[in-house]
Amino acid sequence: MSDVYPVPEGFAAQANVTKADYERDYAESVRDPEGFWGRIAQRLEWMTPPTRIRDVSYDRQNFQIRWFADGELNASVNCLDRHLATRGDKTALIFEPDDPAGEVLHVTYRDLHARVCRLGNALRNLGVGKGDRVTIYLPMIVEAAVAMLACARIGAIHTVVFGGFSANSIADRVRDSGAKLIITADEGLRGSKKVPLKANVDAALKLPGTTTVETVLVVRHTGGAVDMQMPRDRWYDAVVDSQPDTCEPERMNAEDPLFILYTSGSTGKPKGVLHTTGGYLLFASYTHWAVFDIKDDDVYWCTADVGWVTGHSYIVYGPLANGATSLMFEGVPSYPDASRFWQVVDKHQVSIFYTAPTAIRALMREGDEPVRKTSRKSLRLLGSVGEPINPEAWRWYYDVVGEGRCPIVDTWWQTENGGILISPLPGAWATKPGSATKPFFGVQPAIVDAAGNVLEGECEGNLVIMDSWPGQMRTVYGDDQRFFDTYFAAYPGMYFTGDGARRDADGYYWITGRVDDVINVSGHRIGTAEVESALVLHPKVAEAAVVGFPHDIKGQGIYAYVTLVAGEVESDELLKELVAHVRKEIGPIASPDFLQWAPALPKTRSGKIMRRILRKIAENAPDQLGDTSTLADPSVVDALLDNRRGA
Ligand code: 6R9
Repeated sequence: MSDVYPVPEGFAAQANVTKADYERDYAESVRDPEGFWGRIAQRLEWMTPPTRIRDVSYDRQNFQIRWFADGELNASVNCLDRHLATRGDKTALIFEPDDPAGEVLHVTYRDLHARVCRLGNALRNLGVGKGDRVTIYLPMIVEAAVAMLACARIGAIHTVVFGGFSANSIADRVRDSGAKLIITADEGLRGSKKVPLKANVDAALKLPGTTTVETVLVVRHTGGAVDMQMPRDRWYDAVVDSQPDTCEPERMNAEDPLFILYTSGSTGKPKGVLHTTGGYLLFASYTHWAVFDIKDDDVYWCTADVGWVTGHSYIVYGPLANGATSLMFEGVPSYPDASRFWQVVDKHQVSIFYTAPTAIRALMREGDEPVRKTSRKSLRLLGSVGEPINPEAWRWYYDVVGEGRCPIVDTWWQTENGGILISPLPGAWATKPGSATKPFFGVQPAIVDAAGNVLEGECEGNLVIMDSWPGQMRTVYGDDQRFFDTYFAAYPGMYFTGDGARRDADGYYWITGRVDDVINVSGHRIGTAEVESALVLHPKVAEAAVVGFPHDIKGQGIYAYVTLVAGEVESDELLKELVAHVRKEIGPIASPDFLQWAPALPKTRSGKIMRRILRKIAENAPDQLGDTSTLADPSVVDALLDNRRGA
């Protein structure tokens, strides 16, 4: 079995970017970033074209990250108005509902423009204007994209909260962002199960610090019964449908905020990652064009949720800025059965398909038959994102799903990056299963050792990016200091990704996973500190330590060690209660997969929890505990080993 997969014949000939293009343009992009990005910026429609291209310094003293600083534009105009003359009747969004027999929607660019304008007008009438924050807590329905673009149209800053988050998590995000309005739906649907979205919002708004919210707009989706608290709560259709179909777009400076998206870090509460208008949109659209080789007749499907950055950049902003047809899927890969993805591919003749390794692994477990019974002839390109893809899953994706015909783009990037930083360009690079291959234009990755020395040639260490790129986040909302400290303090003059990586003899990058206290569960980032804080909020818990462990389907699972308050008794009921408690505090995605009682946690004499040891116990590798001589009480470890998972 070869571990290098050449660009399939025929693909290179029609590719948006060939190997020669890449080599020439990449060299230019790092030699003359101003010239390069000034030229690429012309792919957007500017109200005032930028003359300043790049104002960046990673130094603590004069720290700044600004791109196209004197340019003006509106993101919704770029995603909608710009296409009306040439593509008004082209389908912008295809909606595929949870229920395969449910109603499919084909929303044209003209129709999407009108929907966005109506909501934009409605928001303005409700007193929302430039710079105001709007929380979006919606299922994967057309209104989610409409809501994001309507905010962009009037200059409001959207903050999308994933539908799998609980009332507490909504409240945290509302409090941090000071949102004035929430757009939600009665209920969501996933694999025929109902998600009580409006009820979660109601519960969130009963929590302290959420009184900034004046209005809740409620989309009627399932028709399920909800409590409407007048005058705060308004039905979306009642407020929006009667509005005019046109709406004056706000003139936005390139550096005006477009959105805030919360993501987990290694410490404390989730951070509000702030992205601005010009650089973000340019980077989303350009990466989408180059990495996905998008053509006018493609049907493009990214299976992410708009609650994550992948949904922002590669369901909404990138594809729509490029005038593409983007499919939104409400459901899950396993409903009604393991064939669903491929049935949707056939039904809508999807040509480009982008999903996460966790989905591939889960489907691979169901065997080849659910795939083989579908045609998939329309597919020409496959993508992967969210976590490292193991070579076995990569090969199954390539051989069984793509029948050896479709290149795979394994795209590495982060919420903080706005768009793809390391990925094959499918017409340019031979791929290797498990490698994200080479940097995108203008991106200069490097690998450093713990002391910050830049390593050369074949090496392994921490992944940093040496220079800025337009889609880079600009700050942690409301906390510039935390932004600097998190990403620029560890290695002065470089952006630290939090990931480890290896570079091989061909210069290909292999991402090895997080090197900080973030775990990646089914492609979702969860901070161990967040789960720990949730656990210790429970009155019976004295202390908790959370680590990741290898999980066949999810990539990583959540392993929690819990020490109870003196006098409390360990029981299976309490264990269930604690898992339910975490679901309530954060959301189902943070449920511990395994919870172990810990009479005590392994600590150094200075009281630091030795996570390295907890990770090894969770990995079921008791022979690799390493040096335990600095432990205050080594007998603690023996007690944990006896009760570990798999012991
Ligand atoms: C886009 C997105 C970012 C973290 C990142 C890394 C992991 C993402 C990856 C990958 C290996 C890939 N990650 N893509 N690891 N190969 N192709 O997922 O953003 O949710 O912020 O997660 O995900 O560890 O640091 P986000």
